[in-house]
Amino acid sequence: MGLLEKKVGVVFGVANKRSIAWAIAQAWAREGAHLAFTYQGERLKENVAELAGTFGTDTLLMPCDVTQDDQIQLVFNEIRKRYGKLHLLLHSVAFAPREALEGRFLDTSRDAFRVALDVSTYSLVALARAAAPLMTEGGSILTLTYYGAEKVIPHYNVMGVAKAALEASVRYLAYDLGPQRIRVNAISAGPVNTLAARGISGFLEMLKHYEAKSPLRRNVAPEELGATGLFLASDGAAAITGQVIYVDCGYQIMGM
Ligand code: NAD
Ligand code: 0WE
Repeated sequence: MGLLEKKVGVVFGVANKRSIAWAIAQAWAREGAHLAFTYQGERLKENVAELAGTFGTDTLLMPCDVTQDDQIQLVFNEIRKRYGKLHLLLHSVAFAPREALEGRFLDTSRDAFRVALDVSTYSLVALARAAAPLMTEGGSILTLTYYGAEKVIPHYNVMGVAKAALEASVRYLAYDLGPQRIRVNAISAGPVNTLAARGISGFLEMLKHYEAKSPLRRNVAPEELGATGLFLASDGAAAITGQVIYVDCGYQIMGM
């Protein structure tokens, strides 16, 4: 018997097979969860369809740009029609305009700040609000964050501010949704070589830095994010909510 047997979940943030969302979705599916997937736009549809298709041909797959309330509503309407309920939600979405991740935080434009917090932070609130009425048997909402929320990581800039607001949002959502037995948590992942990380100048040096400095002297593997995502979704974590769990080979404890 799988840990997530009879659970229905929805996954936001798969772009390709290296996506952290994909690693967590695979762990959830392996334990028996039935998953629906969304993709950001037509550009990613084929990729996500191929991955989601590995769980069967009846897998629900819908477009969802998380800045569009009408698209969010359509996704949850369809989940209600198909399944009538929901237990798991994975939010693995972030974006800031590229120019905001170069140069000084001081120079962040009003527009880049708005976009980064809309896509990367407010979207969790919007998705949680749409999901909650379907989580009638309790639920687990999970998001992804990064250490740049609490300490300065050069060039992470406005994304650090967005992740700080995301982590605070996790706590406020956990408070609001706790009475409905809906838990809300974040995984703070060490650096992983994904689409969102590639092209960040100095990213490979960052991987080397974690290898040299983290207590476990290595980087985190996607399957390890999957394993923690599975734990947080499972009844083993029934009393854990509002938390940020570090899956970073111990890097966060270091002072230097
Ligand atoms: P990824 O590129 O595979 O995933 C990012 C996802 O965000 C993509 O699927 C993209 O389509 C989606 N997205 C962006 N804008 C969107 C929008 N408007 N509407 C809907 N979807 C949108 O990269 P990833 O590294 O797997 O990132 C997933 C999460 O993990 C992000 O929140 C990221 O901040 C976080 N994270 C990543 C790392 C890392 O080093 N890769 C470390 C810690 C946390
Ligand atoms: O959250 C992230 C990255 C999210 C991200 C990535 C991009 C690249 C392409 C958000 N927006 C964009 N916009 C783009 O145009 N990470 C945790 C990975 C990451 O990004 C960094 C990092 C790390 C780690 C940026 C600078 C410094 C470190």
